[in-house]
Amino acid sequence: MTTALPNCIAGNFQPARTGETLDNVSSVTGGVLCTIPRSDARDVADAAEAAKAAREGEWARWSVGQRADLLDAVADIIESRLEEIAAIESRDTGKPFRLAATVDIPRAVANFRFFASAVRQHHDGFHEMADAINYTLRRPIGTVGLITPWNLPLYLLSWKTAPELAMGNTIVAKPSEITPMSATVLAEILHEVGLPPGVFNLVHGLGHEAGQAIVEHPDIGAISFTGGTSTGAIVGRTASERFKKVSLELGGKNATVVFDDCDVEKAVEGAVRAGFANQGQVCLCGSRVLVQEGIYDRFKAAFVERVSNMSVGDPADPDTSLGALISHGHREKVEAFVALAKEEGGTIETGGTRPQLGAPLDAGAFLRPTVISGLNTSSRTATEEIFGPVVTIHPFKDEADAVRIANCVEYGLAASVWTQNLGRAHRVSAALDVGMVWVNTWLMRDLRVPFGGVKASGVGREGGHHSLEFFSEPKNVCIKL
Ligand code: TXE
Repeated sequence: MTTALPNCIAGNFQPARTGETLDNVSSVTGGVLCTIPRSDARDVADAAEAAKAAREGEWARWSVGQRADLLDAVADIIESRLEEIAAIESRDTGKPFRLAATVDIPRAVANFRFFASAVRQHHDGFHEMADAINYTLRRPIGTVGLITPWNLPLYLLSWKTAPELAMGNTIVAKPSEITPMSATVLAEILHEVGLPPGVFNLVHGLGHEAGQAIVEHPDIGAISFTGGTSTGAIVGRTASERFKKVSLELGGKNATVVFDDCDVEKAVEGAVRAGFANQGQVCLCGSRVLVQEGIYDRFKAAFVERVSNMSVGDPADPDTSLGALISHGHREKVEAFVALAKEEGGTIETGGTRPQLGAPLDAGAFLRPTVISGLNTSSRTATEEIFGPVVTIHPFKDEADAVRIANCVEYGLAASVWTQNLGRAHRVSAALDVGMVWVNTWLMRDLRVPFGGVKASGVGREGGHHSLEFFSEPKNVCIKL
């Protein structure tokens, strides 16, 4: 029998008011993994009401220390169930189990531990005047809506939930309808560690139904959204019209910029990881590799060889580098970009086709990792977000040319720069229109640093004190002496 995942509202695990469900289909086998409630505005209203009641109950009296201890307890449980939760995440997303077990779930543990510690240390402003003092109180916003995507389900939900609880808010969360499973596990764990009912409410369902209702609900005071840029525009518009605080983490078309003075072996390895981690379905993925012309041929040959040797297949196999894409529909979108690349004059250096994996994996949404050369840097393939295992590679002349190409897209999330010239590393990092630059590495994360992008990649920053500040409201008190 197919498992029916419930919503969690006011501490009750229950179906949607409609009684309707949606199938959650495996992108690995094509089978139905579970069903989720097809929630609508009524379920969201119930969740918002529960969140409001919880904010006026015992939760309001919890000290910072108690909240931090609860986050640590959540981290301990996730860690103790790491392999089991990684297996759930891998089944739900199609990503390799090894990736979920070494990145996604450890990162969820780290998010809870980090924000437990961060909130214990957090302090606010005090400003003295000749005849007055000012001090700044920091208060919860109230109820916050968390809307998360399918590529890093628990990783991103925990990234928002931990600081949100740390600051004493209540939550209405909606995970992606195509990766709902680990969010339900988190709701169960929060229940188990004794979070008061109604503080964390989980509402499953479709974006334009349950998601939209969260953004519109008058009692939900802030929205933290991670997802696609076009959805982000709708969320941003709806939230701003209602004067809600909003944080948008959106798409990217990030450049991996390789200068001829780099350590080529390390740059190839870094560009492969940046291009194809999680089947290229990370907003930070380096989907445009820009290589200085003197080493272009050598770099391209080594890069293509490494990519063509990556193993695609069963996510449960520890030797698998790439699992399935998130859905069959998404694979079609990615394949349409490969077809477009050919029309635009690109050469498929490797990949671009479906692997032959045998039953039952032949029913899955697998695609070989793909490298495309010969495209104009302003072509659609080289400038639009594909969000799959497809990387374009382009030569450039000098620093100015590299920066011009890197900046010629509508996105501005991240970049990696590969050079051994310190001055160049600083100059190019400063000139790139992005929120985050890595030099001689990729996706090295310190949870204290600002995370987020510019241009169509989003609005606002999360991470460290940025998250604690986003999920709270400062209030200044000025006392005349
Ligand atoms: O994401 P959506 P989709 C990019 C990637 C991908 C594209 C579309 O390019 O191909 O976005 O993916 C909820 N009001 N990224 O369509 O729709 C939805 O239910 C409120 C980049 O799957 O943005 C889900 O929970 N919520 C990204 C969440 O928004 C709405 C990661 C994200 O889904 C809504 C994923 C609405 N009107 C995709 N409509 C990243 N930044 O990492 C949908 N949702």
